[in-house]
Amino acid sequence: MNLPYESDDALLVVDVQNDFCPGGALGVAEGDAVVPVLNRAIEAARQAGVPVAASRDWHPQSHCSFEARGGPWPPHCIQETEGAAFHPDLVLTDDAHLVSKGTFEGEDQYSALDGTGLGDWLRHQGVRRLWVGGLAQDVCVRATVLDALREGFAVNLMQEATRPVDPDGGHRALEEMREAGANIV
Ligand code: VGL
Ligand code: ZN
Repeated sequence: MNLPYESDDALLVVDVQNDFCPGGALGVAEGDAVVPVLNRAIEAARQAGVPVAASRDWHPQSHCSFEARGGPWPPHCIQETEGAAFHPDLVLTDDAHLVSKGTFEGEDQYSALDGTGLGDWLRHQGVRRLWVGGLAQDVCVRATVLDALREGFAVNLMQEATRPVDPDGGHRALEEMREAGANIV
Protein backbone atom coordinates (compact mmCIF):
# COMPACT_ATOMS: atom_id res chain seq x y z
CA MET A 1 0.00 0.00 0.00
CA ASN A 2 1.31 3.39 -0.98
CA LEU A 3 0.89 5.85 1.86
CA PRO A 4 1.65 9.36 0.71
CA TYR A 5 1.29 10.95 4.13
CA GLU A 6 1.20 14.72 4.34
CA SER A 7 2.27 16.81 7.32
CA ASP A 8 -1.29 17.39 8.55
CA ASP A 9 -2.27 13.72 8.45
CA ALA A 10 -2.81 11.22 11.26
CA LEU A 11 -3.31 7.47 11.25
CA LEU A 12 -6.27 6.13 13.24
CA VAL A 13 -6.39 2.43 14.09
CA VAL A 14 -9.90 1.40 15.20
CA ASP A 15 -10.51 -1.50 17.61
CA VAL A 16 -7.98 -4.10 16.41
CA GLN A 17 -8.75 -6.31 19.40
CA ASN A 18 -8.79 -10.08 19.93
CA ASP A 19 -12.57 -10.27 20.30
CA PHE A 20 -13.04 -8.85 16.78
CA CYS A 21 -10.60 -11.35 15.25
CA PRO A 22 -11.34 -14.98 14.29
CA GLY A 23 -11.87 -17.02 17.47
CA GLY A 24 -12.96 -13.94 19.42
CA ALA A 25 -16.34 -13.27 21.03
CA LEU A 26 -17.43 -11.18 18.04
CA GLY A 27 -14.98 -12.51 15.49
CA VAL A 28 -14.97 -10.74 12.12
CA ALA A 29 -14.05 -12.92 9.13
CA GLU A 30 -10.40 -12.18 8.25
CA GLY A 31 -10.33 -9.57 11.00
CA ASP A 32 -6.71 -10.46 11.68
CA ALA A 33 -5.82 -9.75 8.03
CA VAL A 34 -5.83 -6.05 8.83
CA VAL A 35 -2.90 -6.42 11.22
CA PRO A 36 0.03 -6.62 8.76
CA VAL A 37 -1.50 -3.86 6.62
CA LEU A 38 -1.86 -1.60 9.63
CA ASN A 39 1.62 -2.45 10.88
CA ARG A 40 3.01 -1.14 7.59
CA ALA A 41 0.88 1.99 7.89
CA ILE A 42 2.07 2.52 11.48
CA GLU A 43 5.72 2.11 10.52
CA ALA A 44 5.29 4.50 7.57
CA ALA A 45 3.60 7.01 9.91
CA ARG A 46 6.47 6.75 12.36
CA GLN A 47 8.96 7.42 9.57
CA ALA A 48 6.93 10.37 8.30
CA GLY A 49 6.45 11.84 11.80
CA VAL A 50 2.69 11.46 11.44
CA PRO A 51 0.75 10.98 14.70
CA VAL A 52 -0.84 7.59 15.36
CA ALA A 53 -4.01 7.14 17.41
CA ALA A 54 -5.69 3.88 18.34
CA SER A 55 -9.09 3.19 19.83
CA ARG A 56 -10.28 0.20 21.78
CA ASP A 57 -13.75 -1.01 22.64
CA TRP A 58 -13.58 -1.24 26.44
CA HIS A 59 -16.82 -2.40 27.99
CA PRO A 60 -17.93 -2.98 31.57
CA GLN A 61 -19.26 -6.50 32.39
CA SER A 62 -22.85 -5.68 31.62
CA HIS A 63 -22.79 -3.11 28.83
CA CYS A 64 -26.09 -2.00 27.28
CA SER A 65 -24.98 -3.23 23.82
CA PHE A 66 -24.89 -6.85 25.07
CA GLU A 67 -27.76 -9.23 24.25
CA ALA A 68 -28.51 -9.79 27.96
CA ARG A 69 -29.35 -6.09 28.19
CA GLY A 70 -31.41 -6.07 24.97
CA GLY A 71 -28.52 -5.01 22.74
CA PRO A 72 -27.40 -6.58 19.45
CA TRP A 73 -24.07 -8.14 20.51
CA PRO A 74 -22.72 -11.02 22.56
CA PRO A 75 -20.50 -9.88 25.42
CA HIS A 76 -17.18 -8.68 23.99
CA CYS A 77 -14.17 -6.49 24.78
CA ILE A 78 -14.75 -6.58 28.52
CA GLN A 79 -12.24 -4.38 30.32
CA GLU A 80 -8.98 -6.09 31.35
CA THR A 81 -9.82 -9.37 29.57
CA GLU A 82 -7.71 -11.06 26.88
CA GLY A 83 -10.52 -10.46 24.39
CA ALA A 84 -10.23 -6.73 24.90
CA ALA A 85 -6.46 -6.72 24.34
CA PHE A 86 -5.08 -5.49 21.04
CA HIS A 87 -4.21 -8.26 18.59
CA PRO A 88 -0.82 -9.54 19.77
CA ASP A 89 0.82 -8.87 16.39
CA LEU A 90 -0.30 -5.26 16.17
CA VAL A 91 2.78 -3.10 16.67
CA LEU A 92 1.66 0.11 18.32
CA THR A 93 4.53 2.34 19.33
CA ASP A 94 4.58 3.90 22.81
CA ASP A 95 3.78 7.34 21.48
CA ALA A 96 0.47 6.18 19.95
CA HIS A 97 -2.47 8.06 21.46
CA LEU A 98 -4.89 5.56 22.97
CA VAL A 99 -8.61 6.14 23.55
CA SER A 100 -11.15 3.80 25.13
CA LYS A 101 -14.84 3.81 24.26
CA GLY A 102 -17.98 2.02 25.35
CA THR A 103 -16.75 2.38 28.90
CA PHE A 104 -20.08 3.50 30.39
CA GLU A 105 -22.57 0.76 31.16
CA GLY A 106 -25.57 2.62 29.78
CA GLU A 107 -24.08 4.30 26.71
CA ASP A 108 -23.29 3.18 23.19
CA GLN A 109 -20.13 4.75 21.81
CA TYR A 110 -19.36 3.28 18.42
CA SER A 111 -17.31 6.19 17.13
CA ALA A 112 -13.74 6.67 18.35
CA LEU A 113 -14.47 10.42 18.32
CA ASP A 114 -17.61 10.22 20.45
CA GLY A 115 -16.84 11.66 23.85
CA THR A 116 -13.23 10.44 23.87
CA GLY A 117 -11.50 13.79 23.33
CA LEU A 118 -9.83 12.36 20.23
CA GLY A 119 -11.10 15.14 17.94
CA ASP A 120 -9.55 17.80 20.18
CA TRP A 121 -6.32 15.84 20.47
CA LEU A 122 -6.09 15.57 16.67
CA ARG A 123 -6.85 19.27 16.15
CA HIS A 124 -4.24 20.12 18.77
CA GLN A 125 -1.69 18.16 16.69
CA GLY A 126 -2.69 20.21 13.62
CA VAL A 127 -4.30 17.21 11.97
CA ARG A 128 -6.73 17.81 9.12
CA ARG A 129 -6.85 14.44 7.42
CA LEU A 130 -7.17 10.91 8.83
CA TRP A 131 -6.09 7.59 7.39
CA VAL A 132 -8.45 5.10 8.96
CA GLY A 133 -8.38 1.31 9.27
CA GLY A 134 -9.47 -1.36 11.73
CA LEU A 135 -12.59 -3.19 12.88
CA ALA A 136 -15.33 -3.45 12.14
CA GLN A 137 -15.94 -1.77 8.79
CA ASP A 138 -19.74 -1.69 9.19
CA VAL A 139 -19.82 -0.76 12.88
CA CYS A 140 -17.12 1.25 14.62
CA VAL A 141 -15.06 2.12 11.55
CA ARG A 142 -18.22 3.36 9.86
CA ALA A 143 -19.29 5.40 12.89
CA THR A 144 -15.79 6.83 13.32
CA VAL A 145 -15.42 7.84 9.67
CA LEU A 146 -18.85 9.50 9.53
CA ASP A 147 -18.14 11.35 12.78
CA ALA A 148 -14.72 12.50 11.56
CA LEU A 149 -16.22 13.86 8.33
CA ARG A 150 -18.92 15.65 10.35
CA GLU A 151 -16.19 17.23 12.47
CA GLY A 152 -14.49 18.51 9.33
CA PHE A 153 -11.62 16.07 8.94
CA ALA A 154 -10.84 14.68 5.52
CA VAL A 155 -10.80 10.89 5.61
CA ASN A 156 -8.94 8.27 3.63
CA LEU A 157 -10.40 4.89 4.48
CA MET A 158 -7.89 2.12 3.81
CA GLN A 159 -10.08 -0.62 2.38
CA GLU A 160 -7.40 -3.30 2.71
CA ALA A 161 -7.11 -2.44 6.38
CA THR A 162 -10.71 -3.06 7.40
CA ARG A 163 -13.21 -5.95 7.44
CA PRO A 164 -16.96 -6.02 8.19
CA VAL A 165 -19.01 -8.07 10.67
CA ASP A 166 -21.48 -8.63 7.83
CA PRO A 167 -20.47 -8.51 4.13
CA ASP A 168 -23.67 -6.75 2.97
CA GLY A 169 -23.38 -4.30 5.82
CA GLY A 170 -19.78 -3.75 4.79
CA HIS A 171 -20.77 -2.80 1.24
CA ARG A 172 -23.50 -0.49 2.48
CA ALA A 173 -21.14 1.14 4.96
CA LEU A 174 -18.55 1.70 2.22
CA GLU A 175 -21.13 3.45 0.03
CA GLU A 176 -22.35 5.51 2.95
CA MET A 177 -18.82 6.61 3.86
CA ARG A 178 -18.05 7.43 0.23
CA GLU A 179 -21.24 9.46 -0.12
CA ALA A 180 -20.41 11.34 3.07
CA GLY A 181 -17.09 12.36 1.51
CA ALA A 182 -14.56 9.70 2.48
CA ASN A 183 -11.92 8.65 -0.02
CA ILE A 184 -11.77 4.88 -0.22
CA VAL A 185 -8.11 4.07 -0.85
C1 VGL B 1 -17.76 -2.92 17.46
C2 VGL B 1 -19.64 -4.23 17.60
C3 VGL B 1 -19.78 -3.92 18.93
C4 VGL B 1 -16.65 -2.40 16.64
C5 VGL B 1 -17.90 -2.60 18.79
O1 VGL B 1 -15.60 -2.02 17.21
O2 VGL B 1 -16.80 -2.36 15.40
N1 VGL B 1 -18.66 -3.73 16.88
N2 VGL B 1 -18.91 -3.10 19.51
ZN1 ZN C 1 -18.64 -3.05 21.57
